[in-house]
Order: sequence, then structure tokens, then C-alpha cells
Amino acid sequence: MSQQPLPLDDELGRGAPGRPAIGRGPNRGGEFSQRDDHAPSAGWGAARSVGRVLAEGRAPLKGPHAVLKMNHENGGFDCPGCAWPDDRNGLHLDICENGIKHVTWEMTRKRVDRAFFASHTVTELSGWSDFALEDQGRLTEPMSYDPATDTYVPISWSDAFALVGSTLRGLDSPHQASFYTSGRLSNEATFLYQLWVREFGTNNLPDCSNMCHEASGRALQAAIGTGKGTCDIDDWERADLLIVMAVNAASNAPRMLTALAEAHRRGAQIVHVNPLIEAASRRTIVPHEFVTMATFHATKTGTMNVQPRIGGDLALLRGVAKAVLERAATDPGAIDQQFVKNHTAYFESYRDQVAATPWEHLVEQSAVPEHEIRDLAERYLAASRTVISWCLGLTQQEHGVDTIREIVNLLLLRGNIGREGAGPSPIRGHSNVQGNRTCGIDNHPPAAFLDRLDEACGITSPRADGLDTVATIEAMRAGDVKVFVSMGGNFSMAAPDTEATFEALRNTDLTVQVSTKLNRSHLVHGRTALILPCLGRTEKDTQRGGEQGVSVEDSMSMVHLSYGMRKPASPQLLSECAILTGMARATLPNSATPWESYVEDYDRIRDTMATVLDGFEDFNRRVRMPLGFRIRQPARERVFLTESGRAEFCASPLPDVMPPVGKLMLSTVRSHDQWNTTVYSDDDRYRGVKNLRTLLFMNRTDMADRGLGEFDLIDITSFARDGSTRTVWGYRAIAYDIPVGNVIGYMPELNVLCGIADFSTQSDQPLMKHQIVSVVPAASAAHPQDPR
Ligand SMILES: Nc1nc2c(c(=O)[nH]1)N[C@H]1C(S)=C(S)[C@@H](COP(=O)(O)OP(=O)(O)OC[C@H]3O[C@@H](n4cnc5c(=O)[nH]c(N)nc54)[C@H](O)[C@@H]3O)O[C@H]1N2
Ligand SMILES: Nc1nc2c(c(=O)[nH]1)N[C@H]1C(S)=C(S)[C@@H](COP(=O)(O)OP(=O)(O)OC[C@H]3O[C@@H](n4cnc5c(=O)[nH]c(N)nc54)[C@H](O)[C@@H]3O)O[C@H]1N2
Ligand SMILES: [Mo]
Repeated sequence: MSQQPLPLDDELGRGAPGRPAIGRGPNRGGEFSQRDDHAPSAGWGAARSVGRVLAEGRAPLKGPHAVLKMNHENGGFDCPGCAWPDDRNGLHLDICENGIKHVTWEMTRKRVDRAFFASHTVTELSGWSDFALEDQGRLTEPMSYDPATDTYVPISWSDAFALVGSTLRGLDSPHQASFYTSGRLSNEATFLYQLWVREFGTNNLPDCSNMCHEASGRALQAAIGTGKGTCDIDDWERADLLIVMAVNAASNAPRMLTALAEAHRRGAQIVHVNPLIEAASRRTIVPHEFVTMATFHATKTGTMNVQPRIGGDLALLRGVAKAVLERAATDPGAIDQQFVKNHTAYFESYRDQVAATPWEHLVEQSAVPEHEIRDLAERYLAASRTVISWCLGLTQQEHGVDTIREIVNLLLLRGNIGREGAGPSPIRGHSNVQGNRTCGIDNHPPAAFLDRLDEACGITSPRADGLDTVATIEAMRAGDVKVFVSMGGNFSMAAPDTEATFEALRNTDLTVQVSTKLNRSHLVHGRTALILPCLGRTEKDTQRGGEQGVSVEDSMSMVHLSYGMRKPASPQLLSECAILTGMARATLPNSATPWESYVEDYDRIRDTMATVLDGFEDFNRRVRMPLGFRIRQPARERVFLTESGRAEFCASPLPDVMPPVGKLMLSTVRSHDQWNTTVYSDDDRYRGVKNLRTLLFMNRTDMADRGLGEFDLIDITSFARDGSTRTVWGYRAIAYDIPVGNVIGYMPELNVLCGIADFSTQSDQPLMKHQIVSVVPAASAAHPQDPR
């Protein structure tokens, strides 16, 4: 058994006045520290870290074996670590520290069985840290909540399905249920899921995308007619300028380091845009070299760092556009006149808008000096092929959609789309979050998709828009949604406003969590609750028709098959497709959909998908090609499915992103040693942090203004738009290289500060990187005894 977990201060993890707060990691105690650590990313630190995870997962032999199979071009399983594409130039192994950690976390030998549940009440487990919950190992059999004993007790699969079916059929309306998806779900399971939900009669299909890249999809859809990037990995290999915005690549997309190191070697410019100087902008030991341990020297992965304020990217990008347009007055070659004339719309209004925005505003709003903006513009003008990529630092903002449209504006000026080595390239998060949307998880689905679905599947889909993540929370709180089904994920921790989300989940009649590991979403449950354990990506999925593979789509629209090869963690686990089939049949006993036949052989699901989904023609054959296939992206061929038939410039007003006087702007991020809500340790290696998660990175000036010294205890209060405030107590101030007025701390801890009403009016995304806060010395900062 693992060590006795330390209790959380309170279930919401807000801490308490006068005491150091406790984070959601292991809280092993001991000294905490932070020092500037400019060691190259990956390398021996990564190797040690992997060794520790392998040892703790008690899988020292199986771990590396699985890793060697991971992302292999034939026969391996897709690494669930991130959505970065696999290397396509004959390099079979391009894996990373965090992918290994993520996989071995799933492969642990520890088990959460009925004996475990019998000996711990839900109330007791609620006091455990989130690390301790997941660290208990893999779930082994279906469980249902028993209010009499406050424990989870075993339930058979058929009874579990019957409970889901009868509860759903008992609702007054299908809209009283909501069906969440985390971005792990395979394309095949995704398709069955949305088919079940739509046949049942609702579009209430919230997903993690609503908190992740919704803004990217909307911006790209509006600008270029398809809501995805246009680049593939070859474009990254051919670009002579890579602008990497708003991502902590060394931790969250480590395989990107290979592309950056390679770009540096061939002399490309690599500009990192981030309020923090993150590890990927310095030096790296590229991931596959770290595994082979062959070459062991660091390579540079950046040529310029730009540090905008949080939310200042739109002003920065517009500054670059302004410099480019100014140059065009004397040098018409500064912009691609032919492209602008033949392929774009609304150039003039954009040009006028840029001209009307004075430099002082751009500098003030971006917090980047004019000479630096012009320096970046010079690099852009000098490049013939530019890729601009981005991740959450842009999307989880009020002005995320406008900012991403500004990226496209800038690219359009020089014809950097639809040709080799150029284009917009969002870095997706979960390994199949892009595939989930492609395959129908969408709470406001396009009518054309529903028409084809109905025709191919003989159902009548509802036409009204459904609820997204935030709206689902509100509806559960109001009692309008009574059943919550979650395919993967950890909704209670991932969602904004932890208190509101807990209240919402507890106000339902039934919560159903399809999961691999125990997490807090099993403890924050409805009046009835089910935990349905499923196979992980690494495990063999055997059905009547033999061993099944599932497909996923990466960040660059490549679809390929993934086969697990490990023995399932428990004989009672079912695949996600099988669980969906069971729930669907129990809900829709008279359904004409061939559920049982689908699950016998996933080729049958793929055959139906081929008739419904654009780009999936001949799915079964093409997905078996060694590297899979690329879904056609029309914008890549300069076919823009917009109303104008052209790529559209967007002249949005410049927003004011300055925090009010005396307040600070907070952005919440991941540490190096976590995977979303799964926290492996309390360290954040590349930012030099050891043993501390309840911290805030602050500018020294902001600390001095508040009379704060290094590691002083602070209380943080957020100010929501609806006038409400939320507080966490007992965090630590850490001086860091970050623009004045900006602070950064960790998710999921700081979700308690994100008010439920604070979502972007452009994307409906919660403002997880755009919170107005005050920071004050903790009431007891001078308190002599400090338990740590
Ligand atoms: N190991 C690991 N890999 C992961 C994940 C994980 O948790 N662990 N999560 C996966 C998922 S679901 C996703 S979506 C991705 C997330 O990948 P990231 O987007 O890297 O996630 P965050 O840690 O939230 O980091 C946001 C980055 O944006 C910067 N930033 C914050 N605010 C701003 C801003 O206003 N402007 C700019 N320019 N930058 C800003 C932060 O300093 C930080 O570097 O990673 C995926 N991969
Ligand atoms: N404050 C703040 N909040 C955020 C963010 C932020 O930057 N700041 N980021 C947001 C983003 S980008 C995202 S994507 C969301 C993530 O939100 P989610 O996707 O809901 O959360 P995860 O932590 O990725 O889910 C982890 C759980 O998934 C389950 N799981 C793992 N593998 C499998 C599998 O193969 N099948 C099934 N069925 N279950 C599995 C395990 O039980 C594990 O506990 O969080 C969002 N929340
Ligand atoms: Mo994400």
C-alpha cells in the first residue's frame, strides 16, 4: 500500500487563513525551493525522473518495453501523452519523458478493487490528496455508490447498464442529461458516443475542448473556413521562421523540441512568445536522442524571446502587422500582393484598422517595446516560409478568437498559408481532442453533419444546440440537467469554479464516470453514481471479431490506428466502445442501430464513419497504411470554405488587457510534473521549483509593492465579472522573470478562483488564463511557526 496520504485543507483546496496551503500533488513534505535552472530540457534530469516514475509504478521492466512499442509505425499504440504528430521520416522512436510517465501511470501494477472501496468511505477519500487517489492504481470492476454505507459497492455490468438506461428513459426530456468527453476517446468510441446521444435526442455534448482549443476552432473556421491548422510536420521541417506562442513545449509537447532543434540546426529563426522564458526557448537534448542515450549534447531551440503581458499577444501581433504594412508603403514586396488580391477578403478594412492603432497603444497593451516588435517584424519580412503555432496561453483568454484571427491576418499578409513550410499550427492538447470534434463531439453541430448522420444511421438527430461545459455546470446547478455522463477525464477538477462545479455535480440524480483510475470526480457525485472502468490505450482490446485497433487524429490531422498490446489490468474491464454499446442498448432498447454488431468488429463502425465524415472515405483501408492518412484540409490547398470563398481578414478592435490599478492578471498553467489534473510530483523542474505547488510566480516589483519577500505567504483573491470574489489562502510568492502586473500559478488548484460566469464572450471558454486578482501578504505571514 502506498503511504498514508496527507489530507487536503478542505475539499475545495482553498487552504485556510493563517496556514500554508496544501496542493493536489503528493505533499511529501520536506524543504521547498526554487532556483533559476538553465539546464537544457530533456537529458539526464528527464532520465532520472522517468526512472523514478517507472520504479514507483512498479513497472521497471514492462515500462521500457511499452515505450519501445509506443508510436511505432506498425503495431504500436498511440502515445496518449499529447497530440504532437509522429515523426514521419523513418524515425520510429520519437518519445519523451512525459509520454513515458503518462503511459507508465496507466500501466501501474496497483489496483483499486472492491476490498479497497469497502474499507474507505467516500467521505474519508474526499480528504485524500488527488495524487493519493490516482496513485491507488487501476480500477478493476464496475462500482455503484451506496448511500447507506457511504461506499462504492460492486455492481454487474448488466445492472450498471440497466441503471443508466432506466434513469435516462425516466427523464422528462433528453435535454436533462449531459454527456462529457475528455480528449482521449478514440475516433470509433467517439462516433458511437455521439450516435447514442443524438439518437437519444440531445446535443448536450460538452467536451474538454470547450476549455482548451474552442477559440482556435472558431477563429480558424471564420478566417479560413475550416477549424483546424493547415500545417503538417513537413511544414515544420521546411519553415525558415517558426513563431511558437503561448505554450510550454518542453513540458507539454516535448516532441516539438525535436522539430525546434532540427530547425535551429538548419538555420531557421525560432521566436518564442511567452510571458515566461520557458525551457523550450533555450537548449534541449532532443527526446529521441535522450532515449537512445547516443548523442548527449544540447542543441539550441530558440533564436529570440518576446515576453508580452498576459493577454498582450493581439497587440504584439498587430504591431508586427503594422511594421509590415508600413514597409509595404515603400516596398510593395513586403506583402504578397497577388495572394491578398486573389485569395483574401476585407484586406482594406484590416489595413485601415491597423493604421488607426497608434504604436503607443500597441506597446502599452503588449508590454513589448517598439524596437522589439519591429525586430520581430524584420524577421518575419526576411522569412519566405513562416509557421505560427500556439496553445493555451492564447486560447483561454477573453480575446482568444480575435488573437488567433490576428495570427491568420499576419500570415495572410505574406501569403503564408496553403504552401509548403507555412501556415497556422495550433498545438492541441489531449491526444485525440481534435479527432473528437472531427467525429461529432460538438454541442453546436453543423446542420450538414447532422443530415449525413441521419441519412447514414437512420436516426433523427435533434437540431437545437446543446450545452457546453460551462452551460452544463450551470444547468446542473439549476437542476435542469439531472444526469451527467463522463467518458474519461476528471470533470470536477478540470472545470472552472471548483465550488460551483462540486455543487452542480452533487445536485444530479446520476453521475456516470468511465475511467481508468480513481479520481476526485468519483467522489463528487450525484445521488446515484457509477464508476465504469475501461481499458487503457496500452491494453489489448479483444472482441468477438478478434483484436481491435482504434484510430486517433493528431494535431496535424493525421489519422492512424493504435493497438494496445498489454494484458488488461483486470479481466472485468470493458473497452470504451463496449461500455458505450451497453449504455446505448439499455437506453434505446428498440434502436435499429446495430450496436452489438459494431462492437464485435470496429471495422463496421469505421465503414459507417466513412459515409458520414468528410475526409474518411475508404477509412478502413487508408487507416491501415503504415503512417495512416491525412484528413483533407481544404485551406491547405487555398480552398477557403468561408462565405466569401476567400480567406478573411478580421479588423477587431484592440482590447484593453491591463489589470485594474492595484490588481494583477493571473494565468493558470501546468507544472512539468503533471498531466492536466494528474499531478505526479510537487516539482516543476524547468522552472526550478522543488516540492511546492501552492505558489505564485510574481515580478519583483509587484512583490516589493506589496512588501513581499521570497516565499512569503500570500492570500489571493479573484474578482469575477459578476462582482463575486473567491479566495485561496497561504500560497507562496516566488520572484520570477515575468512582466509587471502578471502572475502565474498552477491548475487545477487555482480553478477555485475561476468564477463560473467568467467565460469568453468570443469562445465561451472559461478565462483560465485571464483572471483579475489581488495578492496580499497572508494574515499570518509573520507567524513564527511554519509547519513546512
Ligand atoms: N506533460 C504534459 N503534457 C500535456 C499536458 C499536461 O498537463 N502535461 N496537457 C495537454 C493538454 S490537454 C494541453 S491543452 C496542452 C497544454 O499545453 P500548454 O498550452 O503549454 O499548457 P499550460 O501549462 O497551461 O501553459 C500555457 C503556456 O502559455 C503561457 N502563457 C500564459 N498566458 C499567456 C499569454 O497571455 N500569452 C502567451 N503568449 N503565453 C501565455 C504560459 O507561460 C505557459 O508557457 O498540453 C498537453 N500536453
Ligand atoms: N485552471 C485551468 N483549468 C484547466 C486548464 C487550465 O489550463 N487551467 N486546462 C483545461 C484543458 S486544456 C483541458 S484539456 C481540461 C482537461 O480536462 P479532463 O480531460 O477532464 O481531465 P484529465 O486530467 O485529462 O483527465 C484525467 C482522467 O482521465 C481518466 N483517463 C485516463 N486515460 C483514460 C482512458 O484511456 N479512458 C478513459 N475513459 N479515461 C481515462 C483517468 O481516470 C484520469 O483520472 O482541463 C481544463 N482545465
Ligand atoms: Mo487541453
